[in-house]
Amino acid sequence: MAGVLSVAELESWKANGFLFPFTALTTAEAVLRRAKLEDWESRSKLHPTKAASLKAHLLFTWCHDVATHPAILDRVESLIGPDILVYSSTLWVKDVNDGAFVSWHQDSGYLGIDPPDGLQAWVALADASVSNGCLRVSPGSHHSPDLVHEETFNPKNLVSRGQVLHGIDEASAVDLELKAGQFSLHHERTVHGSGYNNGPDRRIGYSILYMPAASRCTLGRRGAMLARGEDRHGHWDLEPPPTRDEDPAMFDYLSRAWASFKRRDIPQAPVRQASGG
Ligand SMILES: O=C(O)CCC(=O)C(=O)O
Repeated sequence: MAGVLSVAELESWKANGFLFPFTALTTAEAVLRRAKLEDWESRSKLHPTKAASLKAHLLFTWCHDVATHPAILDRVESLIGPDILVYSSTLWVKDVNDGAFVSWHQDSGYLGIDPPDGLQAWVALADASVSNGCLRVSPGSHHSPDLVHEETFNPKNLVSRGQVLHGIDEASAVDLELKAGQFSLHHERTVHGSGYNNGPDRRIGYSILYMPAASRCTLGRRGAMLARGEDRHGHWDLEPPPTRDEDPAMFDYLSRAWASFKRRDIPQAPVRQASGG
């Protein structure tokens, strides 16, 4: 498929299921978004990953700008074609020594995108390094089918239901270290996670899940936002872009949507129940 990615990058994507680093924002643009996030955190006293999860691009215009940034969409288009939907987007925040982590998981295991051609962009809003718990990926793991997660609901695990994959080869994992404003891409089947933030700064990432407009959802009818091109399929309820920040109606909509991913009585993909913790 023609596009901005080189042949070498496309081959690397096919082989490994991830690409990095690319640049979307200047350092100043990343700093500005961090300031907006931290202003909202201090006013709301909420944890962004828990309270503004799932579709931050509908809540904050400064997230919507990132989710529709040409530098990201051009690369995404090279991988999944010109008609692009945003399924979800999440602000992943780990404070220094807060004990938070992201267990090894595969997004395809619980998003229900059919066929599984979705991918995530992960944009650093602060420098992300091994020491503060940058994203890690297991190369080539996107070639595996959907794997069965154990749901732990561990509150320190930032994944919605504490989903965990066991037996991942840590030794071959790749650390996606990024400077503020840079981004990585990973396939929805690429196994990924991240460790503790041992300092020196907060680790703040913004991930956006893109999929071709032709995708269906195996979990029932859900919403998505058109980011580029056209939706000629009508498989999703199209969500409007935000006209202002922190619209209370959008918080209501999102808390209902979020419940369908988090509530224990609404099953996702096949899972094993945790034996404890
Ligand atoms: O930010 C992290 O450490 C995890 C992000 C993640 O799971 C994702 O982007 O899908």
